[in-house]
Amino acid sequence: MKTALLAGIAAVALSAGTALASMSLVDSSAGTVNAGTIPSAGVNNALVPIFGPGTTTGYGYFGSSVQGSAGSYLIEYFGAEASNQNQFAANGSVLFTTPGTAGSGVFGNPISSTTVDFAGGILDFAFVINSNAGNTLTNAANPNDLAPGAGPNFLASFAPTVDPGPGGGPTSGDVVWLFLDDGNQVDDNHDDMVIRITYQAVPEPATLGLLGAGLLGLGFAARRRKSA
Ligand SMILES: [Ca+2]
Ligand SMILES: [Ca+2]
Ligand SMILES: [Ca+2]
Repeated sequence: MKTALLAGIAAVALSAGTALASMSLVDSSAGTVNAGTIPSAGVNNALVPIFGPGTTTGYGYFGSSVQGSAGSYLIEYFGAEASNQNQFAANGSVLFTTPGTAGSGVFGNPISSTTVDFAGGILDFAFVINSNAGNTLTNAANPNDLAPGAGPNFLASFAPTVDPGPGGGPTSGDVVWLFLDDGNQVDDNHDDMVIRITYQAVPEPATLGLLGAGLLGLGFAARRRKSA
């Protein structure tokens, strides 16, 4: 009886996971979502500290915005190599600020993290370049790095270390990486702040009710055994 109940609860809990990808990339510059790469050697100081030795290339998309389902998201800050003190903000509030360290930068797995609720659609996040609110790169208006004079922009990727060959790699998923280029080329490209965003599936209210009923049933069963 107890085993059956537990199995039932496990099945309900599993079915609460999202079947469809929670996030996807949409074009935010003229043209289409643009497949692109970032080189490790001599340019990007983030790939090896985060993904391990031998990581020579990061794969993803330029000129795209991240759209997602309404819900709770885990936001993790993995570090930066930038002489600017860049910031990451969500829903208008600054969550993380880089130390302003060029050279090899400062990285962790992650350094810090927090959870936010996003409304559905284009996710409300932004990079504030060198803590200057007048120089804010929003998710909604992310220039294509491949365009001349693009300025601050980020590469977005659902599979940063997987060589997709021709065609570009996944444009949707539940975990997206953001690699900021703050436009200051003295400290190289796309490691000026690294952020990972993970959608956290929220159980439907109906499912929560079922879970509650199952737990209640367990409680009754335990009580009945005790009194017997
Ligand atoms: Ca830079
Ligand atoms: Ca840099
Ligand atoms: Ca660099």
